[in-house]
Parts: sequence; C-alpha cells; structure tokens
Amino acid sequence: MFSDKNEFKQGFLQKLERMYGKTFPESTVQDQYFTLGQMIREYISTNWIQTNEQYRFSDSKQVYYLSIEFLLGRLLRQNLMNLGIYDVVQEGLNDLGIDFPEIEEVEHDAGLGNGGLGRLAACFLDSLASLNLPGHGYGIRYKHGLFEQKIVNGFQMELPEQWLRHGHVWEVKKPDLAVEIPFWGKVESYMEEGKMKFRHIHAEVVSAVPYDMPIVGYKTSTVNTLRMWSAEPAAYKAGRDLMKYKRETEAITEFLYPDDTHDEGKILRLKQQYFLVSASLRSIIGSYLYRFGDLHELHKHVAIHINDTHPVLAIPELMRILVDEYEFEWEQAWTVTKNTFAYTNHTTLSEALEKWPIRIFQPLLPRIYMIIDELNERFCKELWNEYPGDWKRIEEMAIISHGQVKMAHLAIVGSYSVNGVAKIHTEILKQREMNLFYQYYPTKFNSKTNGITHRRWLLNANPALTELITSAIGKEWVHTPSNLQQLTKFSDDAAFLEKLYEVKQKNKQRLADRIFKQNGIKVDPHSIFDIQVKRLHAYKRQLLNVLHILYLYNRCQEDPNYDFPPRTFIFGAKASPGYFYAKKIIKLLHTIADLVNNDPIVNGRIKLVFLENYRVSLAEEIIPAADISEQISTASKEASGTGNMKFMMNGAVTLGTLDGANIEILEQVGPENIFIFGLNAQEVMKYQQNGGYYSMEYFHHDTRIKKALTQLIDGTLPGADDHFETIYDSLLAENDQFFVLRDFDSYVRIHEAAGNAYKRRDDWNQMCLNNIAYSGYFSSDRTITEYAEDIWKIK
Ligand code: 26Q
Repeated sequence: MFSDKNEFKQGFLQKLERMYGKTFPESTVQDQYFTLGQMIREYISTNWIQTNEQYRFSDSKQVYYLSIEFLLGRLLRQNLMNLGIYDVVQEGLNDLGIDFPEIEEVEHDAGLGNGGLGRLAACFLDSLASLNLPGHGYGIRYKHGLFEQKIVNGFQMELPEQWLRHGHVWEVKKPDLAVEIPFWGKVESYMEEGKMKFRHIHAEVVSAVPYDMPIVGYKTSTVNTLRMWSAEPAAYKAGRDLMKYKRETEAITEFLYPDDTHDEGKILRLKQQYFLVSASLRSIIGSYLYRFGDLHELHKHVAIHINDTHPVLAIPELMRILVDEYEFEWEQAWTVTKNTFAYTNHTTLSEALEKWPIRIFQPLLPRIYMIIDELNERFCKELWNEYPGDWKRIEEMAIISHGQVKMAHLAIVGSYSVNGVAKIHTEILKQREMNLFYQYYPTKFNSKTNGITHRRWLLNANPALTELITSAIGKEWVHTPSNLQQLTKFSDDAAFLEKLYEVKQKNKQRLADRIFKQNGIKVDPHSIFDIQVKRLHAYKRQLLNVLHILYLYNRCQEDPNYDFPPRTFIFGAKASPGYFYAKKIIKLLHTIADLVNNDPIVNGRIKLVFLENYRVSLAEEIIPAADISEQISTASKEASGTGNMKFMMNGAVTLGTLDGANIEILEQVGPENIFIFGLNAQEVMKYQQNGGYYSMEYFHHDTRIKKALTQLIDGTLPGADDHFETIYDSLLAENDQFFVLRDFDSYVRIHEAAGNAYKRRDDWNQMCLNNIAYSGYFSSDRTITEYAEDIWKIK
C-alpha cells in the first residue's frame, strides 16, 4: 500500500481529505488519528483476509480463547510496530509536522478488563499471532470498559469509561454474522422416533452481533481475529414492551462487571457469561462445519480454552448443541465435549470462586441447568463407584450442592486440561484447593507459568532500552527473547552499565514530568523510584507499603539526621467500586501523601505519589521508570502476577515475597539480584491451619508498629476523621488476615538493604542488567509455546 514515507504521506493526506472533507491544515489531531487508524486497518486487511482464507481451507487444529476480559490497551503503536512500518509512518508524520506521541494520545485504551487475567489474554493473542499459530479470541464488546477513576479529596470516584464515544477504528462490525441467544422461558419435552427430545419455548431472544478486531503478528503475515459480541434487540415480537426489552438487551453488554451485590446484577452477570459462550460456540461450530461437515471429531480439530470459570457454560452449551441440535447420544457428546475444553484457574481466593444459586440459574437458563444437573448426576455416580460410601467426598466434589452450581467443578470435570499460572499456584491447587480433583484426575493438572509480550512491554514501551540492548547483542533477541541472556557479557562493562543507567534516568525524568503535570508534585529523578501498581486488594498489601512509608516519616521526625537514600513511592490502583476496604486504603495513601510530601523535616527525601486512573497506557509509561518493583502479596495469595515480569524486563529490581511467579523470578536471577522478605507460603498456610499468629503481640512489642497504627486513629493524620478505623480494626480486632504486621519488620529490613544497594551505583546497575538478561523466560511466547505443545496440540 505504501513502501516509503512519501507514498505514505500522499496516501495519508488523500485519505484525510476524503474522510473529513478538510484540508490538512484544517484538521484536528483527532481527525489525524482516525485517518491514520483507518489507513492502517486497510493496510492490515489484505493479510487478514488471506489468513482467514488459509484457516478456512486448511485442516489444521484451531484454538479459541474465551475470556470475559481482554485488556488490550492502545493498538496504534503495536500495530505499526508489528507491521514493521512504525519508522516510515513516524518519519512521514514528522515531515508533516505531526508529533506521533500526540496522535497516540487520542486513542482511548480498550480497557475491557480489570487486571491480570484480562491483560494475560491480550498478551496471549499477541504471541499467538506472532508465532503464526491459529489462535483466536472471543470476548464481549462492553460499551463501557473498566470505570475511569478520578480522585476527589483523596477518595476514589468512578466515571463510566467511554472508549467508543468517537468510534473504535480497529473493529469491523459483521451484522450478517449475528446469532440469536435465548434466555428465560421453559423447556418442553416431546417424543420423536421413540426418543425423548427437548425444546426451549417462550424464550426471550437477543441478538449477538460480532465486531472483529485484527490481531497482527509481529513481522509476519499472520493476522488473527478477536471477535467481540455486542447485544442488540432481535426481531420484534408482538405483545412485548419494546422499550423495556431494548433496555434489558442493551444492558447485557453495557458494563464489564455489573455490580452484583443484588440479584438483578447477578442475573446480568450470568446473562453476560451465557451470551458470550453461546454466541462464540455458534461461530466456532459454524466455521468447523464449513471445514469438516461432521461434529464427531470436533475435538481433533478444535481446542477451546476457558479463561477462568467465567466462560465455563460453554461446556453444557456444547453438550446442548450436540444432543439437542445434532442428535448425538449423551455419551458421544460427552466424549467430544470433555476432549475439547481446557481450563485455566487464576486464583485460589475463595471469594473469587464462582458459585451460582440454583434459584437464579434455573429460570434464566432452563435447558443449560437441566444439562448441568444431568452431568452432576452422572459424575456423582462415577464417584460413588470409585469411592463407595464416601458421601463426604462426593458432596465436596459435586457440581451442584447446597443449592449452588460450582463453576470450578464443572470446569474441571468438563475439560481435558486444568492448569495453574505459576509453579507454586499449581502446587497449591493440587495439594489444597483442588486436591480431591487432583486425586481423581491426576493427569489433567499441569502448570503454565504466565508470561508477557516483550513486544509491547519492552519494544513498544521502552524504545531507548530496546535500542541499547540491540546495539549490544544484535536484534535476534526480539525473536528469541531467551537470547537476552547474552547481556550478562556486559555485567562488568562499566561503560555499558552507565548507558543502562542513563536510559533509566531518561525514563524516570519523563515520569517525573508526567507526575508534575498531573499531580503538581515535584519529584527528584535521582531518588529511588519505588513503584507498586496493580489492582487494589487487601492480599496485595498496599497497606504494608504505606505503613512502611509512615514509619519512615516517623523515623525522620525522631531523628532528623537519619540518613537514607531519597525515595519516591509511586502507586497506581483501582479499587472495585463495592470494595469499601480497598477504597479506604486509597484514602489512606492520599492522607499519608499530604503528611509527607511537604514536611520540612522530611525535606523532600520521601515523596508519595498516587497516579490516578491506572490502565495499560499509563503502565507503559510507569514501568520503564521503576527502580524497585513492589510485589509484596501475602505468600500463597497471588496466583502468579504479571506486573512483576514487566518490571523485571525493564530493569527494575523486585522487592517481594516468595509468592506466585516471584519465586520463578528468583530462580532466574538468583538471590543476589532480588530482595526477598517475609513469610513463605508454607508458613502462612501453617498459621492459617494451626493458629498461632496474634497480631496484637506485634502491636505491643514493636514500637514502630504501635506508633504507626495509633496514628491511624488518634487525629495525627490531616483530615483522617474516623476513616481509618476499619483498617485499624482489620489489623488488630480481626487479627490481620494478611499478615501485614507479621511481615513488617522483615519488610523494613529489606528496604534498608535495597536502599544501601542503590547507593552502590555499579552494583545496582549490574542488578538491573541481570534482571533484563534473565527476563526472556517470561515472554508470553514461551508460555504460548507450552500451551500449544502440551495442551492445545496446535502447530
Ligand atoms: C468472580 C466471581 C464473581 C465476580 C467476579 C469474579 C472475578 C472477576 C475477575 C474473579 C476473578 C477475576 C480476575 C482475576 C485475576 O485477574 N487474576 C489474576 O490473574 C493473573 C493472570 O493469571 C495472575 O497473574 C494474578 O496473580 C491473578 O490475581
């Protein structure tokens, strides 16, 4: 379409005029962004069509990744980079006097997720396409992504996110491929040729309309597809309240995670889940039938991956399609089904394990409920044969019990593969949370340590570092990230280490500018940038971090000559709207910031900055500027973490617990290149089983803790009122479920060690280098290769 920058410029100007009827000087940055986007999408379409054709006429196995979240972020830079036309376009725009970063800012993040699980799905799509694997995503096109966070007087406010307000250039609506999804109604049985059959009657039908997004592989011709479904009213049926029907239909895909504290919200969530899987299965089966014509060997040509339990209804839905629509015998259908699905678990937190009350489930999805009920009956019989008389075990493993549908049990029973997302996480699943299932199905369980796409998180987010690495070891590492290890050759090269330091300084300066612009806080780019960015959750222990900052402040007051390397503590975090405890932590962060940032005795040596509205595009700016990566979850609670990997790859040193993938980061870099503190998972679980931890003892015996906690409630903190009593109580009256006080001393000491290490600049730079050098293992290309070989069996 264009091979050099002059052709590009010409094409761009023409397109702009045609799209907006304006000349270039009259155009806005917004016009320019959309023109460019449109142009690039057209550029992609040749390969997109070709890739689809290739899949349509091949018998290669396809994989479909079903996820309720896809946290894609921005796509312009990624697409340009992957297409290999970033430089041409950037130079062309430059000639026209357009600043690329300014255009980039126009793009709203596609923020259709809330954290690790959704970002993982996005990294996986990038790796699938870049490795030329036939892997596609299916998700929901939420009108509003995760809320936009505003901080008002230290409190989080939530605004509806508006990524579609000006349209989304990367999507293509395919109304001709819409499918109909039934809810409510009744199931009727009837006899046909001596067989009992079922039909769903009086259902309320909504239309699922697909929007396709191209997923461009890095410098390959592969363009895969992410298909996202949007709910629209189906054909009008006489006698119904049209406005109400329209409203209820559109609500299905309006928000990611509707508030589910009430039944109405719960119903909506379940509707979303069924909507996603039912529409996706129709689409998957449609293209399968085009290729093969008969469903009996579906599992040989298709693998369907369910990202956590949210899409697990795909299992009974496939059973329904095979049995009700394609006349399969139950056993035949079950063989196909259980060999088609693979399931990933992302959490062991009991509150995140999905269970649905029958009273909600059955009326909404009557036929699906019947099928789950039948699956449950048969599964319990199987268990009875294996464990005769062991009622307790059968009750614990049943898919339906105590009036609830256990989604994780359905997922395990109906999949041929169950995986955790880091070694320790899989071990905890096998030995504890899912132990009974592991005993019954030992070979289903496997571990796949998460990864991140180095293309977005290093090449795109940190061009200066990318260039430095390439200048040292050539560019092969981009295709083979494990080659980053060659960087260790430079670990005694003072000149190289100094260059590495300069890159980091440049990134820190850029973040410092952003902080000044956004928060009006002046931070010293020579201070240690100590960063914790992630969802706000008690188990992630932002509280431990902030109590430590309060302790440092107190220490300065007591001993104004206390000498320590200056630190800038940076936070970014959204709290789930109904999670009041998490919101209190956000308020506390702001309160401590007010106390510390302008204190004359502290004198600028500690700064606390909260960057609002944390999201993918902000992460891309923050992470390359980090010196220390805070990964301080209570051991055993963080399934894997992926932020930890992004920081490591950008040369930050992890300060963390032996939890999730931190353990594997330690294995990669060795103990001299990471700061580990606190209880390990064994110790935490032992306390949880046997008791023996009394937070009150730590309060009474550690004056630092006593002082800091007392300050939460005694009026010392400016504007605290009684906001922090719940926090105080959680630590003392409720015995500190997350071992914040237990790990406090260890945390203080590891921070001292890290501070001292930072003073030895050469050693520190060497640590950074080693972290980058050993981060190749955490490329999602490695992860996806493992999924492809061990689970999906695709090429
Ligand atoms: C469950 C029930 C009802 C309502 C909501 C949910 C729910 C929603 C989202 C449960 C879990 C999630 C998201 C989980 C998640 O993001 N987990 C993270 O997954 C990452 C990728 O594997 C890991 O690295 C993180 O450790 C894990 O926390």
